[in-house]
Amino acid sequence: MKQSLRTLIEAHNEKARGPLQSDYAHLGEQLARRGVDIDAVRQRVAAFGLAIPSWGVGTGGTRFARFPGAGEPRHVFDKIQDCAVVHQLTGATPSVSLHIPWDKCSDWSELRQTAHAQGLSFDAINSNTFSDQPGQAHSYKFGSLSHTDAATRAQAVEHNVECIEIGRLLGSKALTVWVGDGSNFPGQSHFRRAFERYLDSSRQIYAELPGDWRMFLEHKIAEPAFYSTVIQDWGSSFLAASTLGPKAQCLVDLGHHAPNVNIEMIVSRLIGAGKLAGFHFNDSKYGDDDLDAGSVSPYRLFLVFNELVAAAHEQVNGFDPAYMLDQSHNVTDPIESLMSSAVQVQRSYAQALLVDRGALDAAQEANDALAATQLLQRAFQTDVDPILQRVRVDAGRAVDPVVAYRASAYRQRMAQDRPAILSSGGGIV
Ligand code: LRH
Ligand code: MN
Repeated sequence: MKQSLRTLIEAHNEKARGPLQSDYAHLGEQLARRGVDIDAVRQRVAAFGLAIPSWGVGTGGTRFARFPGAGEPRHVFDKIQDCAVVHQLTGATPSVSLHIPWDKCSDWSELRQTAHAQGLSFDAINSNTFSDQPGQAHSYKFGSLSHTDAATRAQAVEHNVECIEIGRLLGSKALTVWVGDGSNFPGQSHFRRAFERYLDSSRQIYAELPGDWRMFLEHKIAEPAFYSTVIQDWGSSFLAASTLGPKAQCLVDLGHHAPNVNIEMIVSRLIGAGKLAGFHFNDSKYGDDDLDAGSVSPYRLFLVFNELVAAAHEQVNGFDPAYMLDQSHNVTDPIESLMSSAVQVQRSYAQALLVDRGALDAAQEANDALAATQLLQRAFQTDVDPILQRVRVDAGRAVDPVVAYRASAYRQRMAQDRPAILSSGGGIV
């Protein structure tokens, strides 16, 4: 960590040390009366980490427009530098998830060393067969892994195999495959044949996975296809992952479901089947809005973590989910949004750790619906900030990451170092 940021954090935390101590002690007493050991919760939260999406440190956009901010990252090394600031101030995001070819670079070992020097490792690597690259032989306009044309499918398979190779050089242990394949008109696509072609292509990718790797299949209800999507829901994803084999699992992006779908129940199904790959955390109100995690429906995020904590508590077999953010920051400083989102995810985890599992089991067995739901609400309504702040301070991170970040004037410095990027029309990145 740069000395300047370390000094700034120490001065920033010094002011808060006294109040934090009494807040922590007070919460500790309250939790002790509820049979909860606050230090045990703190240690679990301290061990919890998230991956940052490399595509999340640049300003995001929509199909209508993207309004780049000051000091935008120009390439993957700038992105790693920005990701490091998020981790240095929160301590909650020790890894980065790259997207190929958006993060292509000429020297992967240099990138690996640069990231490690900043305390960062690499989580799942994401392939991209949902957009065409300059000079690409076959277009993905009508799909990729499920395309009717064998040469286009082969090209998409080859790209995924290349992503595995890049991931191996960076120390990743998983490939995330999200395809936009689908149709816009009834009759345009033969659903069963498209799914079979997707499976056939995915088998070829699966065969190239190193022994200790996993393949994360990401389902999505719609966009860019607006009538049908080949991997449209958790059922299609589960079917595909079960067909492919034990290394294939289902990744849940919270924004990829129809409004009001009970995502926490989908999570429990995938946990029960040993097929939960992990998450792309974000929030949404309408579609795949990619808003900051917990910014619209924090109780929904809490209920997802309630299922995760219950699974860990019950030591469910094969339970080892990967935790990542996947957001588009269109109107905020991406670094501020990533920090506050990481803290919001930590918050949901900490609150879920406060649920009295024994009392909940008893209430469920007794069909005492009110007692059961009140046990969850009580945990959700507990202000766990003293625990989250204490975890950060103990790790030399900022008691209030956004306040410390603004005091660091990092964005202003990047605005000087990095030439401004003019608005280039629409698009998420
Ligand atoms: C698709 C998605 C997928 C990424 C992309 C950036 O909507 O969630 O995870 O590849 O966003
Ligand atoms: Mn996603």
